[in-house]
Amino acid sequence: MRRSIVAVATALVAVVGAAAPARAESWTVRDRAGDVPDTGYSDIQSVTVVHRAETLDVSVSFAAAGGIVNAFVDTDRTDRGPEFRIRLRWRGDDFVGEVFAVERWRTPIGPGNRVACAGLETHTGYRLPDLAGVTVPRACLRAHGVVPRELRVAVRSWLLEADGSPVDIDWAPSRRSFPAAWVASA
Ligand SMILES: [Ca+2]
Ligand SMILES: [Ca+2]
Repeated sequence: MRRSIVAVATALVAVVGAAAPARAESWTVRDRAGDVPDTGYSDIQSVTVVHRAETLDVSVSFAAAGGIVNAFVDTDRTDRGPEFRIRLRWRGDDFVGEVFAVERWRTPIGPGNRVACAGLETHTGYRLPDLAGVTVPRACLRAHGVVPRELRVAVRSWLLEADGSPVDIDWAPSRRSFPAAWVASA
């Protein structure tokens, strides 16, 4: 119970309404620093989601950029859990981004689950805090031919042990949970 109280107290959620079409709607959650051990490479400090007219922008700040970041995207209220997973993997000095279709937080085994996403761009900020950012065209998040008008995002970050097992796992806002608020496109 104490842990959950701390989690609520440190979560700062702000949803900005978009009255004018030119304004994107956004959502930011702050996550406690130091809640995973060691290097800080997977220690999420904040997540900002901006749902623009043409793109979804997700920015995750860390003490230091690295590791693997999954941004789970919930686009369908009638289907429990996320529909997409945007994976960012640290390669050299930048992140490589890919999009996958998911079911109940997992990517089903098979060749057809990677979503072709022309125009996906990653961003890295070399400053404190470091940034793992991705811009995804909204068309990549289309299901049954429909681009979602609103969505919400949960982020998981971790590092890999030499044997491939995950360590130092951090979530925002919390494990396999989405924020209550949906973020509409401009
Ligand atoms: Ca954290
Ligand atoms: Ca869903």
